[in-house]
Amino acid sequence: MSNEPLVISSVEGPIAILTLNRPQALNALSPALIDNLIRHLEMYDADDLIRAIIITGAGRAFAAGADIKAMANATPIEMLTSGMIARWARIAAIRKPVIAAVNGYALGGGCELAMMCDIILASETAQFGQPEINIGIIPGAGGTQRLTRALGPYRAMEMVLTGATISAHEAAAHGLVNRVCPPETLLDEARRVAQTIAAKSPLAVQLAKEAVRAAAETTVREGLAIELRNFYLLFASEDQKEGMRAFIEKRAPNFSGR
Ligand code: CO8
Repeated sequence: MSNEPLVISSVEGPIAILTLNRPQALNALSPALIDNLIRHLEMYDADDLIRAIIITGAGRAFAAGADIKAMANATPIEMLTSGMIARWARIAAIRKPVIAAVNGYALGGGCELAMMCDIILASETAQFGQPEINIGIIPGAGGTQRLTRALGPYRAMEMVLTGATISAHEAAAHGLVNRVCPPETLLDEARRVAQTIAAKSPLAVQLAKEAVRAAAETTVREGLAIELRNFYLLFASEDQKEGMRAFIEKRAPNFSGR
């Protein structure tokens, strides 16, 4: 086994960049890699200095799925008791904005990981798919639900039933991807978006993320209630006072995160 870290992390001012780093296995998401990723995500989520997180992959994949070799002989009870899939929920529970910079294959669990992020930027070389059907299973980390919400039932059904992949441009045309960049500018574009968000009030960002997420995870009625609660709540923040004062005084706001 190599001594290379499974996740390479770097901090650039208010941005943390996490690179999935098993390029020889196309960043297949082994339990150890997922644990490592979750540890980093939760650490940066709790760090007041970090305002946005980018996830990308080393080599020619974002992630080619859960590690098939690690699952091949598992029993249902082992899949359940290992918490292998259950712990993925902690990725979706990160409160700070997470940007996926998808540099290559995003298949199976890799596509599901990208869909747990808040913004998906893709390089021209990216490919998205849920090919689990080819190995006798179905998506297990949200693919049937999140892909269907992103692409609509017919496109999602075709992908899940045939295992066919789609290109970055197709994914962008159908709303799965925010935009497509040349491979050499993908990370810079992710940094640019992350910097833009990092300059906003972190409280407003967190509560906005929660409210937008609610649109996909609850009823409209519940989502509207969450939106309104968060809207009211922000009037208790110093950042709301500062933001509105700065607008009136025609200057840039200086958000403190309080
Ligand atoms: N798991 C383990 N190893 C992998 C995986 C994977 N998902 N994908 C690629 N690899 C390994 C290959 O075995 C190979 O290793 P080795 O050199 O030791 O033989 C190496 O990566 C390079 O791969 P290839 O030689 O296959 O590269 P190609 O360019 O020929 O093909 C593909 C690239 C098309 C991406 C091909 O590798 C492939 O089809 N990979 C599998 C894709 C797939 O089926 N993904 C879904 C996996 S199942 C899943 O994600 C379920 C998620 C459920 C929730 C999470 C539960 C924990």
